[in-house]
Amino acid sequence: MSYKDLYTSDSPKISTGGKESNIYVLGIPFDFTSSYRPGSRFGPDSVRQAYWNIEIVDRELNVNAENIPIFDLGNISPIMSVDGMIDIVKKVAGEAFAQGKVLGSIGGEHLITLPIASQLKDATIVVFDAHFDLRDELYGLKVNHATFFRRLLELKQIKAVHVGAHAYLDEELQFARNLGVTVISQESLKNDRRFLLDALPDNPLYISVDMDVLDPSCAPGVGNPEPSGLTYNELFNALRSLKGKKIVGFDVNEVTPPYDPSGITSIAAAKLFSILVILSWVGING
Ligand SMILES: [Mn+2]
Repeated sequence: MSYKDLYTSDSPKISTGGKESNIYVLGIPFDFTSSYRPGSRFGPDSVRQAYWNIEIVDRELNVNAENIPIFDLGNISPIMSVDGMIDIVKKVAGEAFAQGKVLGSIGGEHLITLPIASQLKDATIVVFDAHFDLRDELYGLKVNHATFFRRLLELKQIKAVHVGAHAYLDEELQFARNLGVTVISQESLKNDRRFLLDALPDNPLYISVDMDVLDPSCAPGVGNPEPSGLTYNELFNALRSLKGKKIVGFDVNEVTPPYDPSGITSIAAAKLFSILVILSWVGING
């Protein structure tokens, strides 16, 4: 033990364990295809800073995330192209999954989910988002944060459940139905917190949360806010109902600090991240 070990830290990394931990954390500071309000590249470190400073014990699940070993890999290196980000994240996520790690990622825009989820086999992806992200293209770009879910489904290698969409085109809903996506409205969650659990198939879950699924009064700092979304407890309770399910990975995305002057969106994302860490831990350890 040296003074360096005693008095310096890796902050803002949020490791509570070493490389042997079952849960890895990855920051993906990427927002190149943002269509409205850019800045989610600042999300990973902002969410980490909040994670350090809020209480991450969940009284409903009765688990303290501080006691769960997680290993923070840091952020992917700055990259100046969509293809480059997709290539790098595929490799890092693929390696983590091959090692049997649960990978918890912090975006970045929602496009980060495409390279991660493309590395999954025999899993169901559960997406929380005010939007479907099922457009075929946006502003001439085929691969961007409004098309990521369509590009993922076109791979035809993963079952999908979508929760909370209320800002979408008719053709997006039709496309979701045609491809067999289970679509769960936010009204269903408001009325019954177990609705989601009952709708899920049996295989392991990958959970992706676009922070814009929350109402902008709860989460104003996102790239594409859509009024009339979920409250904190509607979202958190739906997730808490998944306690005991096996989770192979998760991500929290679209936190956009330049539009989040009070920091409340990063704080909500950190709380959400802690719930997902707890659920992953319970899924591994029972
Ligand atoms: Mn969205």
